[in-house]
Amino acid sequence: MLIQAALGDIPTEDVDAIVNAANQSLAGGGGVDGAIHRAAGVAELHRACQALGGCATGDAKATFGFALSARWIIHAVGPRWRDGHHKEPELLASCYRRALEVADELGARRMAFPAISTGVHGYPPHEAAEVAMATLRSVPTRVEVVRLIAYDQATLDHYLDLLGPPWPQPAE
Ligand code: AR6
Repeated sequence: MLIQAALGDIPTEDVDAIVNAANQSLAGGGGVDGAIHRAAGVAELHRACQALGGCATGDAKATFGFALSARWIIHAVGPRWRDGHHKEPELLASCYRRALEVADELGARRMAFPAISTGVHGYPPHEAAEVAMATLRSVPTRVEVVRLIAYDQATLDHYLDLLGPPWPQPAE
């Protein structure tokens, strides 16, 4: 699997499936969830989410992408950060693993992920990037391309550090 990192606005990603950082009710919200609902079409996506009957923390469920260029939205529910000793890393890893499993069920080959849990849920971005990268590198999947979409430069820098070369290195 090819893992890429880029700054961007995830609803505009031209992939088979984008991942949403959702909440257990799947009722929409702020942050990336709000942006995805607005871009996909609030009424249609809301109806589709309601039909799923909620989603546990660490799990992921799919809807169509409606007005998005992505065919599917995979709604993953990340953990709220407390102190790192309440299964936050396991639950965050589970989001990435479940999102890949759902993508495999759908036949999605190109995906884009936001930095799940690092906004409203308060997960430290560097630790979250480590969990994301380690999980993506270890889960067997037929997904071919994963794009990690950062909304700020610091998050992008964490991804690029973890990806390592062949990213451009500073001149000597
Ligand atoms: N494209 C890419 N990334 C974005 C975008 C965007 N358009 N907008 C924000 N981000 P958050 P969480 C980044 O808060 O922490 C919602 O209310 C953002 O900078 O969206 O998992 C849900 O309904 C941050 O790095 O998700 C839940 O209740 C990352 O996306 C709760 O927030 C995640 O921030 C989920 O909280």
